[in-house]
Amino acid sequence: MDNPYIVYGAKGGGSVPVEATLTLLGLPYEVVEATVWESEAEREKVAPVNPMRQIPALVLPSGQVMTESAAILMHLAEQHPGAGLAPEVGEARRADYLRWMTFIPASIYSLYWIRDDPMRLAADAAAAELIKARTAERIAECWRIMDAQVSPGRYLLGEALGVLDLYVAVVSRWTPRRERFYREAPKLAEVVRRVDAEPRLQAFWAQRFPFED
Ligand SMILES: N[C@@H](CCC(=O)N[C@@H](CS)C(=O)NCC(=O)O)C(=O)O
Repeated sequence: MDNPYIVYGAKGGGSVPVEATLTLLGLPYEVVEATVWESEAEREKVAPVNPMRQIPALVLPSGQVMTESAAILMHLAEQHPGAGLAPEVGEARRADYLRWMTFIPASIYSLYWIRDDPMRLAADAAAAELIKARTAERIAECWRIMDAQVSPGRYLLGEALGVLDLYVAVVSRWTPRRERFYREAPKLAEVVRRVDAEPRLQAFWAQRFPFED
């Protein structure tokens, strides 16, 4: 039997769409829990596989390590084309898929490195507060721009739930959080609500990213 996938991740963190994808695909995986935003010690847990000390990191059954959430999601979708989690090369929606799978980490996710500890860049506490407020506004603006550019069906790229939907459903729960996201991005809002309600993921969401408010 193949080795299981090993996910370095945390409840509510960037590993959640990866874990959700593995769950939908029915692939065996284990999680090394590392709540990296909490402490140096938690970040050090990831260091053996990812010198960036960030989650998600994924050890493939071959032993090869992958980092970068979008790359991991695209890899898993590509390895299991029958599951329909991404448009294939040549399909009309492929360009949109590549565009938004890149937009999320480049324009939105990367801002959380700053937000999680603004003192990485700020000179003092007041500057840190300003950075927090302005990055939250920038994230809201990015969701607004994305919303204006997409034409979803039941899901973002048509009628089938895919890795892009899982990615947006998780990242949209981070600051400035869902209430703001729903206002900024009404089309995306409909999709993420559908993803939240996906029957195959109910137990998974409850365990790995429960709605607490
Ligand atoms: N570019 C990376 C970013 C990953 C990332 O920022 N992960 C956060 C947790 S959700 C993290 O590890 N933060 C700790 C840190 O950057 O020090 C990706 O897309 O996977």
